[in-house]
Amino acid sequence: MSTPTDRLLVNRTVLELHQGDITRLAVDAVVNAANSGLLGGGGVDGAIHRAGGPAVMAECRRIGGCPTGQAVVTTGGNLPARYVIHAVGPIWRGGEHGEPDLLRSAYLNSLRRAEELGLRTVAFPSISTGAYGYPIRLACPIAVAAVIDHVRGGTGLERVIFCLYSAHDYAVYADHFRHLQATAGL
Ligand code: AR6
Repeated sequence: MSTPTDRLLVNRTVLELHQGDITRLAVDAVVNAANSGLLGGGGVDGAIHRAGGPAVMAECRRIGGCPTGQAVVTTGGNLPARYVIHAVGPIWRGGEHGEPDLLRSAYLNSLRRAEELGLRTVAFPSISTGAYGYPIRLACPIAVAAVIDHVRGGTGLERVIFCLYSAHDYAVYADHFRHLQATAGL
């Protein structure tokens, strides 16, 4: 039997790929690819606010903002998820302006927020790779490495989902999972 390419096991945590709309996932928290004003917008941010309803935006307004690379928590409102972790990824400006570190920070800080809340399941969209223009082939290994490094440091998380909206983005992640299975023994 071949190894499934949609999951990796790191210690006791499953890293899993999912294709579709993150607002449909019944997880403890979904991560939002927000902007630093927490003002809402298009893409996954728009979808999360539409599905979550006004309680999510009301908390975002109270919080007031979030620097790039950081993450803050609100209620999930009407979403199946209990919480939204709003992470702010970098805008791609060619890759020489600290984008990789800021992207990694956005993932790591989201995971820290999840641990502080004692969560078991969290789902990430592909932060920064839509309107913010970060090439998905460069962003994917950073996202996956951040999660693996975090989990290896000890975690209460049982399942971390990478939720990819398009078949193309899913294929990029599946390729990378295959690569890790072949080279890192995961
Ligand atoms: N579920 C999962 N993924 C989605 C969904 C969805 N419902 N909708 C889009 N995506 P983007 P960014 C994917 O642009 O690049 C916003 O206006 C999408 O295909 O949402 O971090 C914010 O307010 C892409 O792969 O986020 C900010 O101003 C990924 O989510 C800015 O865009 C991220 O694309 C943030 O830009």
